[in-house]
Amino acid sequence: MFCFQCQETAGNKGCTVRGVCGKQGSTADLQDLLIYSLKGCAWCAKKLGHWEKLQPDLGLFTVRSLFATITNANFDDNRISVLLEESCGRLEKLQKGLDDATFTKAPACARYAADMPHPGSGILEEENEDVRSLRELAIYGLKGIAAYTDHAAVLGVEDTEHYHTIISLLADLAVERDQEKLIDLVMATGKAAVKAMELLDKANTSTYGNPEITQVDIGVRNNPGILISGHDLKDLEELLQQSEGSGVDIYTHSEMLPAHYYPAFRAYAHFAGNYGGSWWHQNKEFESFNGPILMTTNCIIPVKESYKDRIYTTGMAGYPGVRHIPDREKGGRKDFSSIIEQAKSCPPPTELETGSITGGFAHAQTLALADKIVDAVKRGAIGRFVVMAGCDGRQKGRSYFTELAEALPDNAVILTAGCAKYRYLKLNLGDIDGIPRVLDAGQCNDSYSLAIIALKLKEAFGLEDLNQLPISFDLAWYEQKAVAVLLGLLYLGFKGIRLGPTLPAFLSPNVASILVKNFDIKPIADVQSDLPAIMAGT
Ligand code: SF4
Ligand code: SF3
Repeated sequence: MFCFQCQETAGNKGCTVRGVCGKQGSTADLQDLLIYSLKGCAWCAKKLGHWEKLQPDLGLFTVRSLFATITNANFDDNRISVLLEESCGRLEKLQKGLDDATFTKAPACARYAADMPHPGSGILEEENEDVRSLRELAIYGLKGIAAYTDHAAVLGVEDTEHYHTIISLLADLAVERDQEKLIDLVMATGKAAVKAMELLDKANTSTYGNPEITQVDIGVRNNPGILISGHDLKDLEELLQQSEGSGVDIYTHSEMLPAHYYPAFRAYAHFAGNYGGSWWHQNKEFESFNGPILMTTNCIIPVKESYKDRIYTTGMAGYPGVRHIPDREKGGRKDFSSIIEQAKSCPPPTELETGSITGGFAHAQTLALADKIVDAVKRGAIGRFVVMAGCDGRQKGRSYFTELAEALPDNAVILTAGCAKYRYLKLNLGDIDGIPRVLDAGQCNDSYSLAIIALKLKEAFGLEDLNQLPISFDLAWYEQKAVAVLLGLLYLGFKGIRLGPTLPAFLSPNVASILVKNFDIKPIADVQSDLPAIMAGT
């Protein structure tokens, strides 16, 4: 196997024996083949033109398959094999639409039939490390885009043009080797990332209302509970509906925390609060939760025996030996009754902490405070906004983000989204004239809100360039959704972003220097040297 798609890759080079995340070689190989096969489908589809006439759901199938290959989403070889088989079937049908001359010129990924090619279908097939680096940068961005696109589709928001963009990018990435053109494809991926986040924002807010300032309880109640993790709000909605009146409380974990900010979910009296921290604490926290756990997307990590009989996956998440709640039929809903029944016989969660955290500062809520914020900036009460969004992870060096948050002067406001927030959300950093010093917009896709807020502030201050705003970026990345968010921010024109705890292993030295030269991307250093630079906007 070879995989270097996430921040925790072995030695910051690549996982070659077994993933640091727990991914087996067999799963990595199957995922490589799936990507290879999706590229083949995309290439044929692009050549055909209006592929949706032939396969109306190819766009959705492609994004769901890409989603299944994200870090910590699906460890189940059987589930990946099913997707691979479907992909091969789709390829065969698409090939039939091509004329002989086109088919002869098709790249290998678009030419194979039922037999899967192997080896040589993996990442290292490309020998030029810069070509490989640019390709994988775009592919990982596409994986993140795929996750957001699927979440939006679950809520009924789909966009044909967006699917065409994804298919077209995949098709081009299958064959393109020219570095200038690959850079253009990377930028086009950033544009598609903004579109995916916009679609998901529309899906979430039109279905569940605009997030509002909310205090979320982090203690526990006396009833048995179900813990729901991941990013899928539709799953949460159906779980809340089906468990109402059952005597079972619903708690969020990790990236599901921001669900509390939506008015539609707050209306449920048994929506109890948030339990624990970010994804990588799950082994301990799932044990002490005592009740069933529902993983709706990434991030699931290797499951311990102590809670294996009470953890479930659904959607594109999967883990061998773990019960999977099937997809909803068209117009129907998922059946969570087995989880609710199991919860009734479980003890209530063991208390980890007490108190509350505050969040809900997505674009509508924050822009409602715009006058107050602009005034605070003009008076100097707010000296700088520091965007500290992204992912959390196990690496020790990530304590940097907590230390930096603590060290920021009192006139700095942290804008956050994604599970990176757990590094400072509970620090009680106080407020500035009633505006909390940590403004949590929501899940990682709600980084879109942070971009909207920045664009509106630019207008309010009458600035020509976004980069004249008193905003610095200090992002934490872990998996591929963070890559999508980063490419989205670059596409929107933000420069000088700090990124850590390490730069991606998939950036070759040359590609890293292109990013430095064109976008002034910087690796994080240490708090002492970064703090003054961040406050000075350099
Ligand atoms: Fe390694 Fe990350 Fe790939 Fe897992 S997802 S195999 S940890 S690079
Ligand atoms: Fe977190 Fe996985 Fe990335 Fe959605 S839950 S931000 S790591």
